[in-house]
Amino acid sequence: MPEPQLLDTAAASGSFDAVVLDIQHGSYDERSVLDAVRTLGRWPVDVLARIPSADPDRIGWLLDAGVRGLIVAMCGSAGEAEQIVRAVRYAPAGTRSYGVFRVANGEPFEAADDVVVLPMIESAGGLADVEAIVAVDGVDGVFIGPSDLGLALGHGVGQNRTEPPMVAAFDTIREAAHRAGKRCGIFAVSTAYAAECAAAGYDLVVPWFDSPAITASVAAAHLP
Ligand code: 3PY
Ligand code: MG
Repeated sequence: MPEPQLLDTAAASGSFDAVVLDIQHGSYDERSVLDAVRTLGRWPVDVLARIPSADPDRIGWLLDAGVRGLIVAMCGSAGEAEQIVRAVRYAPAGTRSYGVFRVANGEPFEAADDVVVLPMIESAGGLADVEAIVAVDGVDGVFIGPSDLGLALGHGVGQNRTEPPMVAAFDTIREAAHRAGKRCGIFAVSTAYAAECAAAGYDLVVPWFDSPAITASVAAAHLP
C-alpha cells in the first residue's frame, strides 16, 4: 500500500534488509513511489520495486527516482532478461537515458552498475529457460512467483506452496540460480514458511505482504 506512514512503521521494526514496492499489483503511482523512496531513505533498508514488465521507460524512471533494485514479473526468456539489463545500463552496454533528476537523489553515476536485477520465474517459458536466464550478464538472481507459477503448472494460485511438483519446480529454479553463482528469492505470506525458505537456501525471502499482514493482525486481535 502506497502509504508513507505504513512504510515508516514497517521500517521502524528494524527487522528487514529491504522493502519491495509492489508496482505490478499494488496501487503505486509516480508520486507515491517518490514519497516511498524518500520515506525509506531515512531507514537502513534497500528499496526494491516489483514491476510488471521490462518496460525501459518505467525502469529508467524508477532508477532515477532512487529505486535500488528491480523484481520484474513474468520473465519468459533469456531475451527478456537481457532487455531488463539493457534498460538498467547506460550506453554502450544499454539504453538507459541519463538525467539530472537522479542527481537530486544523491545517486552517483556508477550506481547504475549496482542496480539489483531479479527477473521473476513464474511462467512455463521462464521455467523452461531458467538456466539461460540466470546466465545473463547483469542478472543478479531470480525471484519465484508461487501463484503465477502454480497457474502455469496447473496447480492454481496460492503462496506458501508445499505440493511436491511445485516444490520440485522451486528447487529447479533455486538450484539453477546457485549453479550460476546467482541469488534466488521467493514471496511468502507467513513467517513460518519464510523461515523454511531461508533454511532451504533462498537468499531473499519476502515474508509478508502488507495487506495480509494487517488482516492477520486484526483477525488475531478479535476476542473470541
Ligand atoms: C506470484 O505468486 O505469482 C507473485 O508474483 C507473488 O505475488
Ligand atoms: Mg506473480
